[in-house]
Amino acid sequence: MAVKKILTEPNKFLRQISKPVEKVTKDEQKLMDDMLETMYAANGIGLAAIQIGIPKRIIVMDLSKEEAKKPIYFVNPVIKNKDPLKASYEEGCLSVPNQFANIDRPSRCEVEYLDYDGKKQRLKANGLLATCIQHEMDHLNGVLFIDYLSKLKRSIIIKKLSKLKPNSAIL
Ligand code: GNR
Ligand code: NI
Repeated sequence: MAVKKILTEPNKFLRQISKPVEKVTKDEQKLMDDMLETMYAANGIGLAAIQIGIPKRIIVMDLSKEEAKKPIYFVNPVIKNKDPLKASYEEGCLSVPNQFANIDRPSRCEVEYLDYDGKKQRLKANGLLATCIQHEMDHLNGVLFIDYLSKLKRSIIIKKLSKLKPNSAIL
């Protein structure tokens, strides 16, 4: 297992559409192990493969607050049902460091995916889990939470991040 570098906005890789995984092999499992270790090291609750530069439709998540870890692995996730009722959460993103905003999303959703062993699973989510799944699904489609903000708010955030990382704007 290894801790990888997390890409931060602005970076064109984060805007890429990730590709479906054909089969969950040792390579994908190794990637999921690295993603989980990277996520824990960064104190995140979710991570999409593209955040470490790999354009595969893979997400890892762990919302457990206790010492015992409870990782969930999603390969080729598809959202099946979205509740028309919206819920608002203050979101942050490891690829948009130190920036937070309240975002409205469907309060509940169902997701179909393959697990760590390539087995088909279906999960009903609400609360923070539902928000996090949708946030991570967005990463697979090249979307960041700041895309839901006004142009002005988004450009202020991107300007701040570009200052921290002067060369990134041309990547
Ligand atoms: O660690 C994270 N916390 C979080 C909080 C509210 C809504 C979404 C998230 S996901 C984020 C980690 C991350 O950037 N995943 O892509
Ligand atoms: Ni994120």
